[in-house]
Amino acid sequence: MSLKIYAFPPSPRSFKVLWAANHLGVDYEFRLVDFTKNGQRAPEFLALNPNHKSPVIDDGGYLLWESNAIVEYLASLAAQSGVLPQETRAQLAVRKWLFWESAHWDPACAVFAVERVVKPLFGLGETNQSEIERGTLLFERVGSVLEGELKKHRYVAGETLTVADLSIGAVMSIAEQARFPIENFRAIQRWHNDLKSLPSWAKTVAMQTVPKTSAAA
Ligand SMILES: N[C@@H](CCC(=O)N[C@@H](CS)C(=O)NCC(=O)O)C(=O)O
Repeated sequence: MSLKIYAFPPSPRSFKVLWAANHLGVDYEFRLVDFTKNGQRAPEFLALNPNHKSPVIDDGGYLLWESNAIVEYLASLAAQSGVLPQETRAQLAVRKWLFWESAHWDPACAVFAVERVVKPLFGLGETNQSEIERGTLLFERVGSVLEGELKKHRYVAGETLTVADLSIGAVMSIAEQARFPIENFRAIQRWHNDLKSLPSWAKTVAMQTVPKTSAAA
């Protein structure tokens, strides 16, 4: 039985997992969790993830949720890719960025995602400018950290692409729509362009379309 990825492709956390699988050449069956129909709250989906959140994978009955955990799992299926070093210290030098992504980067980006992508997509009202101001402060702080690293080397954790790039870079799939404040972050812009040039990026972007039946649930 092949690995199944349950995802809503327009969402950056789903993009992360689909992009990782596409990049690593892991075979999978894609299963749409249709947020436009509240698919994440359907009983069948809640049995996979009681948090009613995507993405989730099911690998022959082995269920896993939390996008960063899934990326690590996919990396373990493609150990030869080198995107996650095996030696403890080298591995933690990369894995720490997954914790950073969850704790700091994702919450900063999510403000712009909610205000400028989710609200228009689901008809949830006007952009809240005070939220954008709060997000801008958060983003400047975490963006400076990322910018500093990307000035030192091509990718987040060194000269080669790792799970840190797959994790942190995924949200850049909505960078134009969400208008992340990256005008002064030249190294982030350069890295974003590098990610966009990957065949796996283009393949995943092609999956990002919102389901046609989008009668808001
Ligand atoms: N920390 C989780 C976050 C997952 C998450 O928040 N997913 C959102 C879409 S980006 C979701 O499924 N929201 C639906 C809901 O909360 O009902 C991860 O990285 O997988």
